[in-house]
Amino acid sequence: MSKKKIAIIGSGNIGGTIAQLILFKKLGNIILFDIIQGKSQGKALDLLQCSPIEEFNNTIIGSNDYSDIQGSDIVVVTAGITRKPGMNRNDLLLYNGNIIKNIGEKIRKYAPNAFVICITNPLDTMVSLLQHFSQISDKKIVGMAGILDTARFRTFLSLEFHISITQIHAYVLGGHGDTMVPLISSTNIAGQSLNNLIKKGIISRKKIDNIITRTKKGGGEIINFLKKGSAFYAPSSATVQIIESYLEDKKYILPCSAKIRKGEYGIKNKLFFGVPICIGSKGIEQIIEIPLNKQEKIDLQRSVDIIRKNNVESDKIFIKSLSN
Ligand code: TXD
Repeated sequence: MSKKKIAIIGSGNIGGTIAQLILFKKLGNIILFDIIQGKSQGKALDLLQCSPIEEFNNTIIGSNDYSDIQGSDIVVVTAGITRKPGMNRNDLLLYNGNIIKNIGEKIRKYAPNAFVICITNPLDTMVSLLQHFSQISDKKIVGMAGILDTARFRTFLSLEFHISITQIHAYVLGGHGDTMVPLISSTNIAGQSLNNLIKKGIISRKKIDNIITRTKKGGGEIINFLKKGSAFYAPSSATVQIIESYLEDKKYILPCSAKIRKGEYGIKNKLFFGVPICIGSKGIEQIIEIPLNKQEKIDLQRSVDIIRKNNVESDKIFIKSLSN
């Protein structure tokens, strides 16, 4: 079987770490692209020299030429600037929007049949813009964020309960921002619903509220430590989980930003939004609708409203201006 070709646009912290994970897991051959001359070539060479040690036979090539992504099976877009302490994700819209527009056009030209994963912030708006300019079909483009937000929520719950992370099941849905919605009603700790544990007094509602706040501010907490740059190990692991599910038809159910088209979760607008999706060899094979309580429905709609507002702003800058 021929090896899959995976293009990674942006060879910074996330791009480089995704490349390393893909090689170590032997998922495919890589084109590592960056706008900065030498950056992707240097990282690619360094990673290739892991091959005798890690025993992989896959190739990785660093590039500054978009034609190298020709015919890629997967394109991962990580290019852009990151937040600095005190910034929110939407502050990146203008700068990253221009980058995404350009990359979208290149995907359309060189890799129109690829499965595309967008990482760049502000995530839900960037994936929407990327689809507009790449013309990738609804089932073959996702934004990675919910897996990361959910991983943060599960990690904090695991630390609180002192039990294995593998026995904590939860979802964080909605937009990748302060309005994300950790679903308490469906969180399950080793077979018991979280709501039940709260009712029984095993954990207080206040502690859970603190965990929710920490989850929502999870990215900012890391930025404040790092001062320069943002989280990249967990975002990279999350992205590679999507890649494995697609390439190996694993049909994992993963919370990702996907195009809402048929009123799922009562959302009337057609927009990219964080919901659980089944990812297999056909791309997005299903959107899974998890029952929500009244408050969760309200919170999710609030998140939709914020994304809509950002999308309107982004459309005004990057799309409507084209027809003027
Ligand atoms: O959950 C999520 N989706 C996220 C998203 C979690 C964490 C970080 N998230 C966002 O990912 C973050 O806010 C940024 O928008 C992206 C990339 O984060 P990363 O940490 O990898 O940033 P780096 O290390 O600064 O790398 C960005 C690279 C860098 O090498 C630039 O030279 C390159 O992008 N870059 C470009 N490459 C190609 N083409 C263009 N135009 C370009 N501009 C910059």
